[in-house]
Amino acid sequence: MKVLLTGFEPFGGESSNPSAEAVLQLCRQSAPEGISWQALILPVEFKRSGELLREAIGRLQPDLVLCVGQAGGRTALCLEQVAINLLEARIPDNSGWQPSGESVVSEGPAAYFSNLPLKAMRAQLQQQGIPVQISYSAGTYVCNALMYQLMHALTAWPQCRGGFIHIPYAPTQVATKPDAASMSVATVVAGLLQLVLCCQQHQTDIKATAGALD
Ligand code: PCA
Repeated sequence: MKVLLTGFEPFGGESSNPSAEAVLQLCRQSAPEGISWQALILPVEFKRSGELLREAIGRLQPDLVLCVGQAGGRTALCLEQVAINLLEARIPDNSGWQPSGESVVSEGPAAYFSNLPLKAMRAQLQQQGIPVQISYSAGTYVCNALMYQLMHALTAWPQCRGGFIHIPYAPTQVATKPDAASMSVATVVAGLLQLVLCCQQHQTDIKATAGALD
């Protein structure tokens, strides 16, 4: 199983982005049996991130694409269920573009779902003692747009599965935000490894309850 893992460059005034550190650290490790993996670090730019991802998918022809990004304020690894066809940027991206009310893909569907086995992935991380939840909003910024573009691109690659994982701040980032949750990069790396293994084991999802009331 060929796996492409993507992380993002820093944004929003931060000097690091643990999503990039985590995917680079993971892919430096020797891959488990039956798996080969490759890391790709993407700019926090609505357009360019999607272009680079599409180019990498065409070049590498992966079986699995896990895109990872930071969502400061989240308290767990968040397995994103849905990406919406909306660009609504509270801050400009790293190219200076700040879209409002635009589509990610004009004429595209309102939303795409991840086609990863999210409930099995959640169970696997819970068994490992790693905080995890299924999330029903990836926001409206570059991460949501990347996930939308990923799932849109995968309509032409039906043998490939993909989705998006948001991660909390790293501990160093919350040194000056004492009320914010954080997760060590080592824990994120361990979690991503489990997610890859889970996708290798589960072609289809398990049955379990999920959902949110808020
Ligand atoms: N998080 C941002 C974009 C890059 C990243 O790591 C987001 O959640 O949209």
